[in-house]
Amino acid sequence: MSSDWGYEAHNGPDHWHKSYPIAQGNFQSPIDIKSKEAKFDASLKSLSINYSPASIKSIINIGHSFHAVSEDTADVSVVKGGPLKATYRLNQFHFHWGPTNEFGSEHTVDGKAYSAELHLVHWNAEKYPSFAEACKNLDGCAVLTVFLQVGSAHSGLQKVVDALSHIKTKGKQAAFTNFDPSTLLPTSKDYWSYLGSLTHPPLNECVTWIIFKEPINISPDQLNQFRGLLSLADGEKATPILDNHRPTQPLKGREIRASFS
Ligand code: 3UG
Ligand code: ZN
Repeated sequence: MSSDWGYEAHNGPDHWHKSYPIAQGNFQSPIDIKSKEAKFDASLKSLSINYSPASIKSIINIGHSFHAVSEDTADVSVVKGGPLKATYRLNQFHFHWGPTNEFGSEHTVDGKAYSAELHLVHWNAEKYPSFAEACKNLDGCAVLTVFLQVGSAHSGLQKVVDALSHIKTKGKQAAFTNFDPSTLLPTSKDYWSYLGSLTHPPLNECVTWIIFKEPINISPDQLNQFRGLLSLADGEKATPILDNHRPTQPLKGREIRASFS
């Protein structure tokens, strides 16, 4: 069954290709960013990120992760510029993490993993009628990516962490409003960009990845609260979500551009 994928030994990333052959395609994500091989591109415009606290509406436990869901019927929170040829509308943001603080990010930089990774997921609402339709096209989605390194507690992240007590089990959702996603962005807007895929099934090759060089902090306690979410529904056996990251995939000749030199 196609919804049987996960991150366990019996249904994890090594198995996904059986139901999703694109898993072995030419534009898969995540990748290792070899910083010396990234090409500075002076033509890359600076990113224009316009987020509003009015866009985030709810937070939901989806079993292998949680999503903070944005209003996506209007351009309330958007990104444009940089490598993008349209305005992309925020759909949701979520995180990937691992069982220990040593690794858990999906992308790596020069072979180094971070403790977790934030994905702010946007779609090309200028060109496509819905997020689902956008996901079928190479220029359909743009994911802003922020690395999380263990350090001091992050006040923006704490608002997210505080909401997790309401969505302990799969399928639970709660109101989550008046949150400004830009509080989760690093100070420097230097980034790398390349074309790739969704990092879990359906693994569509539809994403312009924009990966900030500078990480933000997350405290060990905040990271543990991510791991305290449960992957099964109320009444079923409680299983914590300890790991939800895909390992890096072959670059297959793709170019990684850098906004900085
Ligand atoms: C994503 C990512 C998604 C997905 C995925 F929305 F943002 S990620 O940012 N980790 O690349 C989805 F698979 F991997 N989808 C979009 C979930 C199912 C519906 C289509
Ligand atoms: Zn993701």
